[in-house]
Order: sequence, then C-alpha cells, then structure tokens
Amino acid sequence: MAMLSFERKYRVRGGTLVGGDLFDFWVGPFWVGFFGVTTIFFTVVGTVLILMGAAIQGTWNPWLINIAPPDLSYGLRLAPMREGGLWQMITICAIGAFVSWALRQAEISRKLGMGYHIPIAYGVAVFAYITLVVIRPVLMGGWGHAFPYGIWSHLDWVSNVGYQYLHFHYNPAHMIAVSFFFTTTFALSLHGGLVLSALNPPEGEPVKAPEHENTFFRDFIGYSIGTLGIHRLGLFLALSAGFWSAVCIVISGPFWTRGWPEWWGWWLNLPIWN
Ligand code: UQ2
Repeated sequence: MAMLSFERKYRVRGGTLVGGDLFDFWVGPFWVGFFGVTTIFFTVVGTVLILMGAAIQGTWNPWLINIAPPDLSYGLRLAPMREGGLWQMITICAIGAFVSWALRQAEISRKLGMGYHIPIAYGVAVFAYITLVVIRPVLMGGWGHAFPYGIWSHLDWVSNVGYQYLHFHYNPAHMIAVSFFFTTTFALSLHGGLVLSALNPPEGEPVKAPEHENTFFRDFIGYSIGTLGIHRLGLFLALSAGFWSAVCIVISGPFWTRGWPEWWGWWLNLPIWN
C-alpha cells in the first residue's frame, strides 16, 4: 500500500508499554505492537467460539444465532461449554480484545506524543460493556444476569429486563443517559451541518473558514462555542451518554429491585405535602 508523503515522519520508534521494541514494527500500513498481537489472538479465538456456538445451536442465520450465558442456578461458577461455558469463554475473549485494543490506542498515542483522549473515550464504551456482563452479574450473584450474544436475543433481553422494572423510562439514570444520547445527536447534527455548509459554498466561491462558522452561530443565537469547543462538548456528551447508561443498568437490581415508577415515591413521601 502506498505511504502518504508525510506518513514516514510519524513512523517513530518507542512509546510501548511492554516488550520494549519486540513488536515495534509495521506490516503494511498497520503498526503491530504487543497489544496488536493480543488483540488478533483474542479476536480469532472469540470468533471461532462464536462459530462453534452457532454450529451447536444449528443455525447460520445471522439474526438468530444466540449464545446464552449460564443458567442462574450456576451462580458465579464456571459452566459446562454447552450450558453457558461458551458464553463465558467468549466474554473473556471479548474483554481481552477490547482491553488490548485500548492499550494499543494508548501505545500509539504515546508514540505520537498525543494525549490519551482516544483510549479514555473508547474505555468508557468498554466500561459500559463490562458493567453489563461482569460488574452487574457479579453484584447480583449470577452470570445468568448478563445478556446473551445474538442480534435478536440481546434485544429480547433488553425488553425483558426493562419490563422486569415495569417501566424503565422512570429510571432517573436512564433519563439522564437518554438525554445525553439525544443531545449528542443534536450537537453532531449542528456540527456536521455547519462544517459541510462552510466547505460547500456556491459554485465558483472559495471554501469558507472557521470565522464564517463562528459568525453564523453568533448571528443566529448570539454564541459560538468554537471549533475546539464543539469537539470538547461532543466528547463530553458522548462519554456522559455511555457513563450514565452503565449507571442506569448497574443500579437496576443491585440497588433497586422494584418497579422504577415506584422509586419516585420519594417525591410523594416528602413531609412537606401535609
Ligand atoms: C460552533 C462551532 C462549531 C460547531 C458548532 C457550533 C465555530 C465548527 C455546532 C455551535 C454550537 C453551540 C452553540 C453549542 C450547542 C450546545 C449544545 C448543548 C448542543 O459554535 O464553532 O465549530 O460545529
């Protein structure tokens, strides 16, 4: 693959967290690194295990493949392969691959002298996943509380767990998470629209610069957050969405076991009403 003219400048040694310069080389456009190797390892093993699960289940329909966690009767023990052990091994591979990927991002950030924003942001998504398949199941005493791996089956799980708490939209942390998700899409639509409008002037006119972007929002609402600011805001909104998602599910069960509508009884029970 052709290397861009400036790319060679960024092919710098060092920045690794483990192994020194053992895997500090490139294959085509890709830097390898120790955690590149571990990512590939966990991904290949995990994918083979998923294919084994599909073979055991007897369907190759991608929508219907389902690999379920162990029954609740197994508690937090290891289960036989066909009884959820496969799910446990796949979970170990998934976490191994995700953590390897985050550390690979950290190593490349160090190599390039950048901040750790990328691995930290990605880490919030990994944290949300680990909350679902490890932290909450451990707090509730059974791997059976985790969600099954399958396109259709994980949606059924979300629906069932939602109804278990009667009406999940009354979960205050869920409200905060949803609001952050909506605000993220709103901010990205403002940003994407603004950038494309600046970069696509009428035929024959030069592309517009950030001063036009700032001026548009100052004229429109009296405030511009700025080109760096919109990306800081977007990062904050997106990470907050992931963080509050993890909070809203981890408090459901370990902290609150009744319907979420009932939680709002604290408001009706305030002593100020009589
Ligand atoms: C902006 C700016 C950008 C942008 C956007 C804004 C030049 C290219 C979208 C406007 C954003 C504002 C006013 C914040 C909106 C607040 C929330 C919570 C959605 O000013 O600088 O850079 O893309």
